[in-house]
Amino acid sequence: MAQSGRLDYRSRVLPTWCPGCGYFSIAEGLTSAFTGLGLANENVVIVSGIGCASRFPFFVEAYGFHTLHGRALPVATGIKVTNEDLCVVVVGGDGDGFAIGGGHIPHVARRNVDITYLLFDNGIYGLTKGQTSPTSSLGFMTSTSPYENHDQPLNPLLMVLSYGATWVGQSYAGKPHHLAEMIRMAIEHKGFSYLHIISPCVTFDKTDRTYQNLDVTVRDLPEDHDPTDRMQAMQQAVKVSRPALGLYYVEQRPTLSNELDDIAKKARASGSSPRVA
Ligand SMILES: Cc1ncc(C[n+]2csc(CCOP(=O)(O)OP(=O)(O)O)c2C)c(N)n1
Ligand code: SF4
Repeated sequence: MAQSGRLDYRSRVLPTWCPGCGYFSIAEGLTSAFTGLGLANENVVIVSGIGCASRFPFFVEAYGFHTLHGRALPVATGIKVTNEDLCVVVVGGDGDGFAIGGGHIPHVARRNVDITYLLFDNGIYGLTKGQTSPTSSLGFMTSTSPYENHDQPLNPLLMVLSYGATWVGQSYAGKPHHLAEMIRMAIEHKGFSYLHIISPCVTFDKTDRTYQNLDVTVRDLPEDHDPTDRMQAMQQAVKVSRPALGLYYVEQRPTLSNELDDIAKKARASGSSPRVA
């Protein structure tokens, strides 16, 4: 297929999301990023779990793997270590990633698997019609919190920073140009890149994470923010009432595939014959 523009990455399947859902912006952002990077469709794999967010692979003209709820990251790890040449992008919601799938994130981060994880955070379970999620705000009312949410929300940025992710950023579906640029940067990073995308669920959240509220609460990271300083990044991540957009943290270190190559070399030198991907 000719690489003339972002439409080359849109599949013939039209998105089934509700009109106004923040996910449309993310689809635009990802296809713009692919165009900017000049990636061939056949070298891209989109991996997802289950949720509205996880419908994503159907709408992108590339390889796709719609896996099980919460299990996209281990599948993506297998794909990447088996074929290093592929650009592997994992997409999913806050429920998929930080509830049922929460046990996988620390391990892709600490092992620095060379994949990009786009986490669409709408603070709710959209697909199952609006239950609280691990990132729902305190006081948020849903079908599962009719007397307001009393559970302290997780702080995903702080978590991935402490897990050892080598690229951590945040963007917002209401800022499509910023989003496209951040996705491009995340994909370009060699190692595990985590992009937290704040995205309104316009159908089941009419009061909290709305475009109206977010437009006035999001801010840019301070100009003097040093993205090589993990502590500075954590200090920004705890300021949850004014979410900062931009590159929080970046570092370079060997990826899981580099480490596997090293293990294989050592094993060969020792005379044994390891079975590696
Ligand atoms: C094992 C299993 N448990 C529960 C479900 C039901 N379920 C489907 S999607 C989902 C959560 C979706 O929320 P999120 O990941 O935040 O994505 P969104 O729909 O908001 O994009 C749940 C609980 C399921 N499909 N499989
Ligand atoms: S239910 Fe919410 S998250 Fe799902 S498509 Fe509709 S607006 Fe988007």
